[in-house]
Amino acid sequence: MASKSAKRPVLIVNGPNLNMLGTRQPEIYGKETLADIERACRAEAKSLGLTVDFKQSNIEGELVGYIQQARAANSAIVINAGAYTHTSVAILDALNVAELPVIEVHLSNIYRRESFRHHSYVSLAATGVICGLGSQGYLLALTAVAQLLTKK
Ligand code: CA2
Repeated sequence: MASKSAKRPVLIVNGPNLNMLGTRQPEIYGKETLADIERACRAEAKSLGLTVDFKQSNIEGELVGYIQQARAANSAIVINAGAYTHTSVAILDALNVAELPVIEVHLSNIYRRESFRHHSYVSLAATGVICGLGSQGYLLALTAVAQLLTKK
């Protein structure tokens, strides 16, 4: 049977500049907007028996706040921290404190890009990492969360 925490929404949290998706660099990030990705996530979550809280911020401290609240309010975290992936010890610390399953997602394959994108602080707290599959990565992350929460 699903645990009590599995009934809480999954936090899907997006970092800086992801609100600009669909406007530029479609060859790297695809043509979809963040609103398109949110719609697809809500539909996928529904088919998996999950609900989602979908957030985006360009401000590191706001992202830390969403992750802090997740400990009590959410069952798992799907995170695309954008450029903060490669710089933010604060986001790493918040993820560790949350003590929830964490799936890290990137639209692009960060290992085929500049070397500064090859290191991720988020990965140190992640249960799993998905990158390079575009917006499908978010949907795969939700499938992984559904399985992880059933196993609990
Ligand atoms: O591939 C990803 O999902 C990234 O997290 C995206 C970040 C980048 O800094 C990471 O290294 C990899 C950047 C998101 C910026 O998105 C834009 C979208 C449209 C126009 C400009 C930026």
